[in-house]
Amino acid sequence: MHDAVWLNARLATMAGPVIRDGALAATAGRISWAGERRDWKGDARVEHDARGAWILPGFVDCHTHLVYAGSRAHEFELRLKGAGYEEIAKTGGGILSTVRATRAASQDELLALAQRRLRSWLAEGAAVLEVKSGYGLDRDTELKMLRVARGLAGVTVKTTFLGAHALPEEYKGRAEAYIDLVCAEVLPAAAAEKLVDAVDAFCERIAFSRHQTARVFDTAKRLGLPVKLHADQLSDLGGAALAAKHGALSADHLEYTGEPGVEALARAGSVAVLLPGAFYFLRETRLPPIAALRRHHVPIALATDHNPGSSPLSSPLLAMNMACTLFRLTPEEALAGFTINAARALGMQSTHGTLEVGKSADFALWQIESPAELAYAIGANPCVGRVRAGAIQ
Ligand code: DI6
Ligand code: FE
Repeated sequence: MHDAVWLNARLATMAGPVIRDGALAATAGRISWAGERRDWKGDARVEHDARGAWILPGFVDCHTHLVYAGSRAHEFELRLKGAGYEEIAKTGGGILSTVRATRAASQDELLALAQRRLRSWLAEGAAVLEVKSGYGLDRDTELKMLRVARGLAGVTVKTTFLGAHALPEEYKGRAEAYIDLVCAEVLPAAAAEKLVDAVDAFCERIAFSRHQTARVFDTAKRLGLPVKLHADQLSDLGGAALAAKHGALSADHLEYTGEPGVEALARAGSVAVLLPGAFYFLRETRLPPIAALRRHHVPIALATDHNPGSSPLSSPLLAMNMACTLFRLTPEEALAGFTINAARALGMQSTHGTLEVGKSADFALWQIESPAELAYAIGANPCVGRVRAGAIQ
């Protein structure tokens, strides 16, 4: 006996061909049956009529900086007048301005802000969000951010430690000493409190070098934590190859990654996470190496990269549209980018990302004619239902 079944549904399982007259059952929070309606012979305590809606796996947003205080609307205005993102960062604005606001905010304030932001993802049927630290850059604030992320309600959260996001003001000119602090104190403390699912770094001219990044990755390895990397967003520092060398779950951004970096990702089995929101908002022109990623069969995930400076984007649907219009992904690739491949980028492929028996019964119902509509429409939200662990939300 199954707990519940959804009939009169069209299924995009993301694990095989679409099913135009399907049935999907859930039991004890997991998918217990998925297939053609005519093959459904089971019994369920509750029968739901999906009224012809499409059911897709709940979206997985595998790269966000959801927890922070303050706004950077002022910098947006400066950039519109001609200032550059890197220029603003170098003069103490940028990430450091968000660090000041985040340090000053209490844990409750940060939680209220992030929980409020999260509403947009819930409205679009999200099941999982990855949330990074990185606006604390000191022990107490990094831990505070991670506790806030762990406290978010309504979705499954994966936390990523991003202590190596920027050099805090008090360490100006002493990057190695700051990396010492991250490796000796902040990351171990966060890991000891079980606040960390993965470790990330910003490997960039305006942030940390390859060598500094490698030191953070070595610490992660010692603590048994997987790594991922903000790689080659603004310049080609060989970030993708470095991530691959460390067996990263994913390398993210990748605008400046060349063919050798793509080959390295393919060999390592790392996911390429593309972030069209940042590309759009910073008015970048250098496209990530889509053709090479396809040629080398590197799985492509998409994410919002929600953050106050380079991607104040709160919509997976809009990110999919941007990936298609700006990066020329197909709608099918965009959907895989927010489901199966995003789950893989978080090491969650055994529980999320597809509608398959045994996975979490986390899915969304959509009033659309075809799944491609989700990537095609701009500013519409045809989500008509969200189910989490088998329970209608
Ligand atoms: N890359 C980004 O695009 C964001 N962080 C990062 O490492 C920007 C974060 C910010 O500007 O606040
Ligand atoms: Fe980011």
